[in-house]
Amino acid sequence: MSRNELPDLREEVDEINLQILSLLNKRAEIVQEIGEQKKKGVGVNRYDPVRERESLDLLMKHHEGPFEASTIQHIFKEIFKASLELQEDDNRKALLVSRKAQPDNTLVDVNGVKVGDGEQRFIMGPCAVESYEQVKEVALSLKDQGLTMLRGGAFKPRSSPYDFQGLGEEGLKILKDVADETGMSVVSEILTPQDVEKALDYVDVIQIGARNMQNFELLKAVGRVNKPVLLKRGLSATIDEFINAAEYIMSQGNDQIMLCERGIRTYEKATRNTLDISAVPILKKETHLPVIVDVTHSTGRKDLLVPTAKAALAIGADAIMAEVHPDPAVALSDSAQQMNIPESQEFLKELNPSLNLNLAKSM
Ligand code: PRE
Repeated sequence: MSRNELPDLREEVDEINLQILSLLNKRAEIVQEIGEQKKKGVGVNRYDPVRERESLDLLMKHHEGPFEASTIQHIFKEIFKASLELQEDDNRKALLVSRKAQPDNTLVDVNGVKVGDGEQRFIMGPCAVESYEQVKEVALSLKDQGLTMLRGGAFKPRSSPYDFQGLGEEGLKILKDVADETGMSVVSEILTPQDVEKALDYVDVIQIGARNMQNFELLKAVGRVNKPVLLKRGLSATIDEFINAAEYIMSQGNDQIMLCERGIRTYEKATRNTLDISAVPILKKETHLPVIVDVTHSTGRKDLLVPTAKAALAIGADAIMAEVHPDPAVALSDSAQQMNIPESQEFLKELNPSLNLNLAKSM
């Protein structure tokens, strides 16, 4: 049989393929070890272009063809890229929040309501706490609709220092009083590590706002307390940065974390932010934490609240967050995007027919 016969040549290629495969995997194992070493070194970057350049130079010194030099460089660049991804994957596997570390969903217990158990829920209330009467009116209506989680901002981080900054502790007291009277749970934002202890007396869920997603001292402080945390994605945060922010909290011992996609900043101006809807299944796949979508802040448009909430629930969100105000026109913040009470009732009816069915049954 001549060496040039096709089956023989293919057999030889198969043989070489197996050798390449074995060498690639051997290389990958060494790269994983390098990744482990790098993890131990403070300030050592996984990506090392200088090292990659040295490797390419060495290869080019020995390269004789028939492949073009650029082709070889391209192939090896792909190998470096895959190696980096392998090191990153190993790093992600080690995260406490990762699905690899814990395959089962974490259920976040908000006074007996288990967010993440597969039931779809709603967290609603005014953007900012303005008065007892305002919060009470909204809470009563939401309670009537079967909701148990009331949101409201007492500390308001605003773009302008001259805008209403919230009622502070007085606002937390109002939320607590209304929650006690209506049997609801309070979700409210805390801005500084010093306020975390104080907040424990008033809130059932500590919210970390988008602007504080990488306030690492605040993340560590809420990680040390025994209270559920609702962590919002930063304005320009990648999913990876968002997951690492949650890791900061969990690394301190608190595993009761809900992740909230609230839109990211892009060049698009039709909505206030761009709702990254694909973040929902990605976060659910990568982590074991419940995922919430804030339709008010992501869209900034009342006409988009129902469709985006439907999309969020369809794609796997555990809960929807939205804002309601008795008289949005006079609201001290976000007046254009908050629903009034009849609108919020319509919103819930559209999204949650089973809720209405249950209410009808119980009447
Ligand atoms: C490796 C991978 C990524 C780096 O950018 C540089 C090189 C490689 O695959 O050769 C390995 C590695 O992490 C390293 O040598 O530092």
